[in-house]
Amino acid sequence: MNVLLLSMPDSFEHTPTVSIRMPNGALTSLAGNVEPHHRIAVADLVLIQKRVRATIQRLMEEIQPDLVGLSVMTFQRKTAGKIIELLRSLRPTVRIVVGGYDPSMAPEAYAGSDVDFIVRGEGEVTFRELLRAIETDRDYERISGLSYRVANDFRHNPDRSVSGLDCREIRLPNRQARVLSGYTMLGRQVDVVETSRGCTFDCSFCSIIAMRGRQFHTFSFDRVLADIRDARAHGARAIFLVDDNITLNVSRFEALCQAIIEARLNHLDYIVQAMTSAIANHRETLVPLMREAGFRYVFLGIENILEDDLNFLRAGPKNARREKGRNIGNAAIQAIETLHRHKMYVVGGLIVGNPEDTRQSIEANLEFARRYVDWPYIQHPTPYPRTPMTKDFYERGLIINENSEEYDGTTAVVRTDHLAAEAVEFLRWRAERWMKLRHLPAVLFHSPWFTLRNGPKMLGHIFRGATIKSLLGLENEKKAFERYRAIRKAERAYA
Ligand code: B12
Ligand code: SF4
Repeated sequence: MNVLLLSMPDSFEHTPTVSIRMPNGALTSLAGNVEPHHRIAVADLVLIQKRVRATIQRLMEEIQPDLVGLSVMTFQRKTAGKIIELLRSLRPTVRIVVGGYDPSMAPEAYAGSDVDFIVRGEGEVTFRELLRAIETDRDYERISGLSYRVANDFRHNPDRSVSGLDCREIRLPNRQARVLSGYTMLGRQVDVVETSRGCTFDCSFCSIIAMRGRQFHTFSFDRVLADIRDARAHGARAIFLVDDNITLNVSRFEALCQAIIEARLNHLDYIVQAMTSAIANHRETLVPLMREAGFRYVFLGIENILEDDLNFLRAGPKNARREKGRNIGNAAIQAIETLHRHKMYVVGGLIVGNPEDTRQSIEANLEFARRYVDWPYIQHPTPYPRTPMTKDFYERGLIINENSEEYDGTTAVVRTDHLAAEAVEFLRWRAERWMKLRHLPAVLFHSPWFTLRNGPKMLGHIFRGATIKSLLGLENEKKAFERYRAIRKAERAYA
């Protein structure tokens, strides 16, 4: 069978495509896990954000797919709908399957669209079985994790339990299947690698718990190293370890750093997400090893610096500093200072605009970011389907916007008890631009040619909507903010 797999073109405010274009790890993993007689092509549409229609037309012509698969996050739902219409108009008989976080958590949102199948949860085995079923046009009812159309309705088979990852059930990704190029992390070709899946915490804003349950499974180091080597052989010079929470098992993470060093794979730049508690509480052992292994950017899930907000986000435990078995406060500052001491950069993940937030509490978080983080990754609480936070927001009547395409993390779609959503977004937008500007010299130092070539575009992205007048304080900043929002809205018309 000919199969085309697509990830959506919609990108995120803090990972602008001028400097960051990541591959979608799900699609190559699916491609690596089908039977060898299928012909699979993977296209990450974020690489051709401005030529989505023309590229899809071309690929449909060249590949003549029997099945097209789309990987979709919630804020990409609308774009996915448009792409589905386009696919149908180009090839009315093509079968269409959707998967990823949004179809898994909100399959009902796809019932009215023209898709044939929904793969819920982990996809490799379900997708492999689906291809087999399509070939013989039977046995759909036996595939766990699959929803399929029967007449005008969807039949939802029972969920598939998550894979233990240790039984060779999930083979390495197939990067050869990619048909577009141009992945980058600040000028270095980037790829994604998984070393584990899942997390046992239960932060209220995170989709992972509903997706996988509170479970943590790991791949063997041999497999991880083989995956990194394969990414390198395909040109990668930077690797994003996309584990949900690699710091859940610190001694394993330390051993992994050691394995990377011993395998001489530490010349690559690594990017990883981490808990502040793990970094602070293991600062003497873990952090120097991370440095030696080549880690460069660490995304810290700080979430918020105020206790009440952390309680709302259920993110207190993962940010706790511990000594002699006792909690002794927040770990964020110690984690950041340790990473800085070992010459790593901190991408600071914060969430502002929680139900009880006031102007002062938001400003306190922005001030923290200004003072401590290298690249701000500040978001607003976003009620993604089936997260505990979503239920809270509904019960409090704080959701003011239900347009899924605006659930991109930096559009405030909920208000607080004290502030309008737009006021929250304005505070974030106004502060963040200057923090981002401050990081550009470090980028210039690391990737001079890339920064010289793309500097104007990078600045243009950071300061969308601003004019000389607004930057000099000769125009009300609210006007520049309105222009920024209008540009952002126009950008969303990818398809
Ligand atoms: C790495 C990552 C990123 C990276 C790279 C994204 C990329 N290029 O794919 C970066 C940092 C750029 C990023 C940004 C964002 N992300 Co992100 N990200 C992740 C993370 C940590 C891992 C994703 C991953 O690669 N997993 C490994 C692969 C193999 O697993 P998978 O994606 O789940 O795919 C499996 C199944 O879902 C399924 N599947 C997936 N697609 C398809 C398609 C088909 C056809 C089939 C059959 C099956 C299938 O099969 C796959 C294999 O088992 C997740 C999860 C988490 N816990 O936090 C969040 C997550 C996906 N991100 C999320 C969000 C919201 C975002 C942002 C909007 C904001 C943010 N929170 O940072 C931006 C926007 C991204 C963009 N497109 O610009 C949410 C999505 C929530 C939702 N309901 O949509 C998640 C779940 C985190 C959360 N907060 O809960 N992200
Ligand atoms: S620690 Fe990270 S992955 Fe785990 S539940 Fe919290 S946000 Fe999600």
